[in-house]
Amino acid sequence: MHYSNVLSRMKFIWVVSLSVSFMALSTTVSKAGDGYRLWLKYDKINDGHCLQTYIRQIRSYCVAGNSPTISAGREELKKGLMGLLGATLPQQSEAEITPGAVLAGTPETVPLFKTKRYSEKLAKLTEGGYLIENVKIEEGSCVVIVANDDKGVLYGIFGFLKLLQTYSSLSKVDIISSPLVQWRMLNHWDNLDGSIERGYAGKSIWKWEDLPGAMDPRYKDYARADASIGINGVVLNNVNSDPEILDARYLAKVAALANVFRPYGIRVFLSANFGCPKVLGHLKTADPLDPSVIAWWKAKTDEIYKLIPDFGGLLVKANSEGQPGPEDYGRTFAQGANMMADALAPHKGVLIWRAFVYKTSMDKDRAKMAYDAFHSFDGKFRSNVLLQIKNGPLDFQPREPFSPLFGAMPHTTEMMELQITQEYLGHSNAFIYLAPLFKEILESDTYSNGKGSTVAKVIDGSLQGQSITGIAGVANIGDDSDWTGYIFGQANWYAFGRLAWNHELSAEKIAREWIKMTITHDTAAIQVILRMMMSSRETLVDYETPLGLNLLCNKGDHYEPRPEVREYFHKADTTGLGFDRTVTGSNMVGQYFPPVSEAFNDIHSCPEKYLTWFHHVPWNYKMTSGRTLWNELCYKYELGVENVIHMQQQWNSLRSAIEPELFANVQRLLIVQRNEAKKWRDVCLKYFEKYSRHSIL
Ligand code: BDP
Repeated sequence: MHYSNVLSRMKFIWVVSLSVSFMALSTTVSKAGDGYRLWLKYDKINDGHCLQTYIRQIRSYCVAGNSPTISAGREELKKGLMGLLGATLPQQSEAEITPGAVLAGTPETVPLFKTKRYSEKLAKLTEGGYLIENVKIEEGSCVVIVANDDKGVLYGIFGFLKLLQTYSSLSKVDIISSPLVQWRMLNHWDNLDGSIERGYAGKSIWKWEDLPGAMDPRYKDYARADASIGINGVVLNNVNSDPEILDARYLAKVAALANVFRPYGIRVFLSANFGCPKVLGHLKTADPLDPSVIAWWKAKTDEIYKLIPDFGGLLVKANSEGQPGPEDYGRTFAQGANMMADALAPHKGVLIWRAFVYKTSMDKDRAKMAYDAFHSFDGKFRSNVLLQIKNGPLDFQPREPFSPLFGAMPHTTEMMELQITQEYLGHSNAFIYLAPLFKEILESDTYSNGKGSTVAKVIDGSLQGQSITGIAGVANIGDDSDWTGYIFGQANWYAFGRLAWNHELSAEKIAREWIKMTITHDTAAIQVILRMMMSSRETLVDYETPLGLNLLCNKGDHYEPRPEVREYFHKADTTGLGFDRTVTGSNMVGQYFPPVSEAFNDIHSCPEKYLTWFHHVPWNYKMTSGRTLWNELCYKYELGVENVIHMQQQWNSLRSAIEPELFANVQRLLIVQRNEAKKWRDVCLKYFEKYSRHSIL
């Protein structure tokens, strides 16, 4: 964990004062403004007209079926309706449509849903998909929530509650919603000692010492939150994995968590250390071709599945940043991954192998290394291996072009890893809404199979036709009472889940939903918050790393600006600024498909947002604004600072519309962010000034 500045201490005090009430929390009781209830607040609808309309329309409910997932859905619907409508509605025992009913189920449990009218629509849904319809009947109308499977019913219930939470009309509701990606996963970088690598919201929510005996009610609330946005896979531990997690003692704890998550459609995964056979199994080697190693992994996976029959699989970071891997034994990544995949295959488990590797021996340009290390293995991985690729070629920067690996391995299941926790983006001190960043990558066109070959289509399988698909987000969740260290961090968890389910949703639509469910229904306030959220990512890029700059932060906690230790990445000198990755430079552009490679290679067609990423640009280079590079750089840094000040003004205008504790907290954070923005501007410009030999404007 990295607390970098005074604010973290301030926040800590705030958190401590809240945690007094949190200790007494059950799943239903929390202090109204502490953020614990996330976007599932279910406060009574405070628009009289809207409430009356719903009360007329919804008079009873029935969730048909008996499975634990159906029970979880029923409980959620009951809780949601009770909170939102302020009344306990009768539960209908017959799974039939009656006026004013909300009827949820599958064709198995509701005879009506077997009819052609539904079967045709249901046939189009992917696993977990659902329909929500308003059905007109003689005496009025009824709302049906229909799915092929119980998980779909649960997701549909959350979808229905969202309609009420966002005060949407039910009269003509006709929704078909199906996940576009199969595995929608959170990766927790949580350590067994309770700390979280790159976590800025307190300690891990997994209380390993207390498990499996004591079950924190928070586990269930976590599962509810994940399920409400369609997350169905959770890696519990850090990719820098402690071998102990696979020890029997820990597996019993993992199994206890899996039991809580199961009704919510969430499967548990673990990060595995490639060296486990040595450390845990006391073998002499972890060589993936050694028969004793193969037998060890087979026995270990059998042991896991005995405890957790629906275990999702293993995630491996190998030969990266000091982690052991197959290369230690002269074996390839494919040999390492396939050996583990074979152990998982009989149990239908998947093996997720990370592509985040960089070795100085490979190339002078770190941005090229993941591609160089993996693309030749295309087609060599087993069908239950997923290659997990970070969105950009370097490392979760405020802005990077998409990784050239996307689309470059058509016979491999490529999944994407995004970072929700704000390692390089101001930790939990910066107000930043990440959906625009996620969307920018998803919508990038790789041209791997002609125009329109977006990263999203590579990931969702529609381009390359792979049978398993996945997307992961590195979680920003900790045991702070608001889960994410500041309220707007919740929006990033929410947005990740929503986009993992449907990458076609707009960042704005997701923000609007989240604001209404979490912060306010005041129309004017929604507009202001929406503008703040939608511009916040560009603002941070402007004051941290504009015009394609990257990794200007200090080493270690990655928080403060320290361009003087990052010459490798920015290459500033008296002739200009930026890393020459053109064909005459490192030729990283050559890893992209044409015409992307050509566009990036030519300084005149390279998008200015990536300019110094791909080019060493003369200080006097004329930008499209008419300014020189140096002047544009000064302009951007200043703009970033001004926009944080503008955000402060926008937030201050909301005082009367926002719950006071929340208002004050965000107000305090924005002061810190303004100071950080100024620091970034001043440190970076002062540093680059000596190379540009122009003065700061
Ligand atoms: C870097 C982080 C480091 C992670 C690594 C990874 O600084 O803490 O372990 O990524 O993704 O961004 O493996």
